[in-house]
Amino acid sequence: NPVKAAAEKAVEVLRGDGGPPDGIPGRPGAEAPPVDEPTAARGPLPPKPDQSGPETVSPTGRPTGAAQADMAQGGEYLTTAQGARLYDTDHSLKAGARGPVLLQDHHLREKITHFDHERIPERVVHARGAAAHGVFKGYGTAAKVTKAAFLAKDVETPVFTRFSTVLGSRGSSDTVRDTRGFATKFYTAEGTFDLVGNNIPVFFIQDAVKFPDIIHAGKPHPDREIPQAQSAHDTFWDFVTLHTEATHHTLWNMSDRGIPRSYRMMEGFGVHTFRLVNAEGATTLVKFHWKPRLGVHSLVWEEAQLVNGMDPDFHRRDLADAIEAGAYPQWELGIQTFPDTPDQTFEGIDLLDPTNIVPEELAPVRPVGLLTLNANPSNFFAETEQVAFHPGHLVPGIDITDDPLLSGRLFSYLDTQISRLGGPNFAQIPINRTHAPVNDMHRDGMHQTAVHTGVAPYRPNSLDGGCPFLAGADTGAYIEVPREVPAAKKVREAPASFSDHFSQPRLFWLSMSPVEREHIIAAYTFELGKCYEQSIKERGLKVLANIDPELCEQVAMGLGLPAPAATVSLTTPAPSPALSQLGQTWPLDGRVVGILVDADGDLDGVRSVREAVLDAGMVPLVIAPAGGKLEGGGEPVAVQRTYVTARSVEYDAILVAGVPGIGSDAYAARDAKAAEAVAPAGAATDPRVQLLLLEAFRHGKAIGGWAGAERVLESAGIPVGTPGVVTGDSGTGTLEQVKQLLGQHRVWERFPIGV
Ligand code: HDD
Repeated sequence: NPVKAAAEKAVEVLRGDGGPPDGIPGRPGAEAPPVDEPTAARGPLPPKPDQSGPETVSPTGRPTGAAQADMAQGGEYLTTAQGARLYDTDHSLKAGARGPVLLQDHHLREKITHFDHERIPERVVHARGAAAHGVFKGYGTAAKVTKAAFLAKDVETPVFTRFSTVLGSRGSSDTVRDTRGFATKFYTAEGTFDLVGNNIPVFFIQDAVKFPDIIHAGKPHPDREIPQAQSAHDTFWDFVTLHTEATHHTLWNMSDRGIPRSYRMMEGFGVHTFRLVNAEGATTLVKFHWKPRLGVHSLVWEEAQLVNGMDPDFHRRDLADAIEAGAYPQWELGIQTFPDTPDQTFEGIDLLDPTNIVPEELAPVRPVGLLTLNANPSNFFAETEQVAFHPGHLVPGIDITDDPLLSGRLFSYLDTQISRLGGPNFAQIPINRTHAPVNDMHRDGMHQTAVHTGVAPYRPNSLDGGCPFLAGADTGAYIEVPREVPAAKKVREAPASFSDHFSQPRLFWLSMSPVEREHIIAAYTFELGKCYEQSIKERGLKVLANIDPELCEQVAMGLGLPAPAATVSLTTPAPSPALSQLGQTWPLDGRVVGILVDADGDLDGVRSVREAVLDAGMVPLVIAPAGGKLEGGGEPVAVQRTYVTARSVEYDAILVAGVPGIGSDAYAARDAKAAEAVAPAGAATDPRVQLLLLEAFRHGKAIGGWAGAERVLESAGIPVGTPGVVTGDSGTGTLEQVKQLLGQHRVWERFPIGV
């Protein structure tokens, strides 16, 4: 078999144990094109439990549904989409090796055509995201207020959660200043429930009709399509300063909440007030909260900007790495409940206004279940990209209110999937399939994958025996709460209670610690400072004056403009401590500790510290002048980062094990001049080590050292004794001190330092 022989020859050549090939395939003199050896088919990945939608069987008897993985890559041989085996996929069919490509090459046309259509429109907002599978376990504590079965005690429900930024395109950076989406699909036995929330509990607008306006203002300018994934530009600030109901959400964005440290360290909020219904039909108003087990933490702005360059996928990678390492992120779902009174207000707060929060001190958040994300998607496109959320995906026991923002969303999400996912059958895409039995009588349409049987997809019918049947309250039907709608005129108006745009932003500002206020001032100064239009900066200051005079004055000083006076009377509400991110001690899971060392450092100490870091559920990364392994004493120490690949922003804390050498040694042999440039002769410490330590210091990170590390710290200008810079007699002793510091997340005493 000449084809097989050529293939064997090619394999030999590749292995380097046969001479040169007889001829280059496709050129004159070549014997025959080499072909790939058929390899054993890799079995389909086991379906995840939460992907196991209803199994169906096609008319040929071939199972579909979860077994689709099998259809995707099951065969042993490379084939066309129609299953015909191929002998070559590297050369077009030509009239002679140097001749024109023939139109009749159906494999070429099929391969290129499919490729041409690989992309689908990105989401119009929340285009950039990352997701994970998991499980939700009900505590049963909500049983009195809702009959939702998935909240019952110990019921486990598969989930898929997608986190996102709002403004940026699919390829934009993760750590931009923006709101984060936090959308969870619960595949419950009673149908799918989607909680489509954000990491900020309020929204920019009170009525969905303005959604295109806020998004057009926030997206890049339509002429040059800049800036990408940023709010620091004229159109955004033009809109949010003219439209003062955006003040509260904008203030949260300018706070540390706008730059989370990790998706794993964000709160989530359902934002709107929903209505719960219990088994007796009694209703309760509710706000949903996600509380991260690791606490709520943020980057500092300078760090966020550096991360965008160093690792634009920082949040995406962090989530996937943590799950892969078994450090499964967890959140408790909590509810704030309010009596379902006719006016739908609580302590004077209008619950239908999505620019309002209800302080947790007034209505405590009560935990009702636990979310654990424990599996990464196996295919980004199939799962993270194609997942389709919708606030109207509700289950019995959870109903909506008349929040006008929510009403518009109930229309928008279904509509958007039709253009994004190419038609009305997106519910059949594996990640979107409900785990409850379906008989929706929907038929046909683009990308129909089901082969429906029967002749009567209508009701009532006699031809299909009257199937499917209607459910009642006792058989799990979703029945809307029969709420009375007061007699009213048809108007385009907002209620008077929606007109207070400043007292809740003021509450937020007054609840911040001094460091958090400093960060907010810096953020407004940065963002307004990036606007070109003087009038927009001035209007921005007028808005700030209505939140707080000090905030306004500080930002005005930074902009070099006079601070205007408030145009509303400022109240002084009691602060809500729950709004501040500071003041508690948090678990250390998944925090990253960089360990700086070279072959002359205390390698034994590094070995013990690595173990101790791992024991604490954290991630140790050894940083050395060059890659490979550090030899000396016991087991060689593997190096994960070098002076070239390390940047401070990757670490939550840095430990220095001795006096790490000048990294230029690695270059010296190759290029003495370059080595001199990196580390001038006589420099005590490699400048990249100094930068690493100095940046870590600026960003409030814990720094520790032993075995003579004081010298290195001093050379970086951060002597031992400055807050959060510690030394010890041993590696593990130093780590213990650093762990104490890490529990507070950052060394807050170092602020303000102008970042
Ligand atoms: Fe929205 C996506 C959250 C208001 C219209 N939204 C989207 C996603 C999240 C939110 C997390 C991403 C879902 C995913 O990962 O696929 N949106 C919110 C929150 C809002 C909000 C918390 C206010 C409380 N959204 C809102 C309004 C409208 C939309 C008022 C329109 C009237 N949102 C959409 C959308 C998106 C979307 C255009 C884009 C992609 C998608 O829906 O599936 O329909």
